[in-house]
Amino acid sequence: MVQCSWKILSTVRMSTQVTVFKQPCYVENFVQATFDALGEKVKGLIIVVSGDGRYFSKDAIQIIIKIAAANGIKEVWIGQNGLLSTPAVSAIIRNRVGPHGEKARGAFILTASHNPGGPQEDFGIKYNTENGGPALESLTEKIFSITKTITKYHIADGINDVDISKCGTHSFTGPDGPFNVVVFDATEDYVKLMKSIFDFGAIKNLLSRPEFSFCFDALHGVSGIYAQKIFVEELSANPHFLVNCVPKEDFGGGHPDPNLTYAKELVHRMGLGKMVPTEKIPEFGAAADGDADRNMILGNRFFVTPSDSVAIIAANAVGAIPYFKTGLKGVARSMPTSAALDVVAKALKLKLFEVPTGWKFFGNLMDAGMCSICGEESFGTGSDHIREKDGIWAVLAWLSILAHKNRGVPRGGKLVTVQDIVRQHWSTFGRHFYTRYDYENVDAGAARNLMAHLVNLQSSLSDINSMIKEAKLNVARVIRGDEFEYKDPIDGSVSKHQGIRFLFEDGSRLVFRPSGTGSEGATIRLYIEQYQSDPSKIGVESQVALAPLVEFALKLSKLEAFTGRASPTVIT
Ligand code: VG1
Ligand code: CO
Repeated sequence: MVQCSWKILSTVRMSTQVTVFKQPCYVENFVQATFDALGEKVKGLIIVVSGDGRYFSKDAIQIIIKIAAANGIKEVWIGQNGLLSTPAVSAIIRNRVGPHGEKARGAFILTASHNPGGPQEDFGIKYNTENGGPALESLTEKIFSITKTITKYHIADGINDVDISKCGTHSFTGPDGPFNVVVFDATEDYVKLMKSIFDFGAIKNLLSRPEFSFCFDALHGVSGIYAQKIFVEELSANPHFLVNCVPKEDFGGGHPDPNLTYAKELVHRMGLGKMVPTEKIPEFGAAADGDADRNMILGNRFFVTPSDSVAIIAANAVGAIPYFKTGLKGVARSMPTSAALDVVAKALKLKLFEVPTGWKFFGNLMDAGMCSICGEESFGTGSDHIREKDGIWAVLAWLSILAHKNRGVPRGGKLVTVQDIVRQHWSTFGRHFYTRYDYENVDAGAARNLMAHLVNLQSSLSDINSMIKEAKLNVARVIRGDEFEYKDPIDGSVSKHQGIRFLFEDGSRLVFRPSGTGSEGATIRLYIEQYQSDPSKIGVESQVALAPLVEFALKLSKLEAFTGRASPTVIT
């Protein structure tokens, strides 16, 4: 038993700088606290440990193995080289069966998601439970409180470092009897699942068309190994379609975040950068984040907003994706995500759920059989095949829709493009103009004051509307201001203070919320949305259409005065 000088950890979805993780007992504290929180359940359990391969993962894996053995874990399952995407971990918990019919009941996922990696960058650990989804708040709160008072952790010194570069079983004698570490191919379970969901034949057919080309950018994250296996080996795509698909500990020094700011190479190739590409622009482009749960979808010189992406997938799923052929159980979106999905749900007579930001809320709905497809504006899309959002799944969903729409087009004919599909969708359902402004690393006190100011404003809607009139702002009347609150329909738990909303007469919305995941200072997110059903106006450029609302949002919130920021860090 080792004495532990305890440290207060910032959050339980613990994601922070590597230098912090390297402090004595830091990883040990979180891992032991998790086992303590799980209590007696830990004995004889199988757990998965792996992640996006970022710097410090290999050290953390060896530490976790030893603490697991000392706590009575029976077996630790590891993807080769310690790699497993977040969605693959979820799939493994749900579906992988050991030689004696046994299944894993939890996982430590080592990732800081879309944040940069490297000795001076971020690392993270997250615990997922037996449904394959992130631990619910009741457990994470328990873990967090234990991390603050913990004084010791258990570690099995008799266990040598395990070679995780080769597949195979390493057997040890742990304090509670036999203890195994099983290293396996990181892609097999996930590929099997994808093949059971999509029509690989139809996608292969699309990819084999000489007039179709695509580009997938893994941003040096873990999605690269799945892209290689699925797109190239299974679907026979040209290997030239893949860029940055070899995982790197530092993501090549980049920011593995699939958006127009950070996915630079893809953005350039798709004709959306400042320079005109020298090669032919592909028909379809996509990227995923470090741990492969986020995705960005692009067409030739065309960006698909994530809020539109989930709506379009939901609208086309039944015909294009075999997994959904019997219909959808319901759909869900996070509150700040645009209402594009709501319009589809209404047309298809599906139940729609609006939940707080973060994937765990979707998990409860899915476990209860109430939701098939869901998404977030933050480049997260997924379905009830697992309990995490899923980047590669979203790419396969789009490829399926493209294959389906082009099934009648003769080889060599003019293909239905991503842009055609989106424009067609807008003309059927109307368009939700959408943008998000992020103000990162804002002073925490300033952020709190800003939020308090916004809460105060909710009780003076008539003043707000007079201001709109006086300043002759081209926006509708504000009819409601509130803080979003969610009561989970399954377990009845209530989540309060989930974002400050201003709702307008014409359906437009402004939402302000502080980020729950930023690793430095506070991050303020401002979400701006406007609905347009007039077909003659849906083609306008998004930033142009939204300019009056943006101007109003900044004026109303006094954001610059509070934060000292004249412009956002990132616009998505
Ligand atoms: C952000 C996104 C949210 C997402 C979360 C985790 O949270 O806004 O939609 O679920 O990141 O994404 P926040 O609280 O910073 O706004 V990931 O790819 O890090 O699992
Ligand atoms: Co992620």
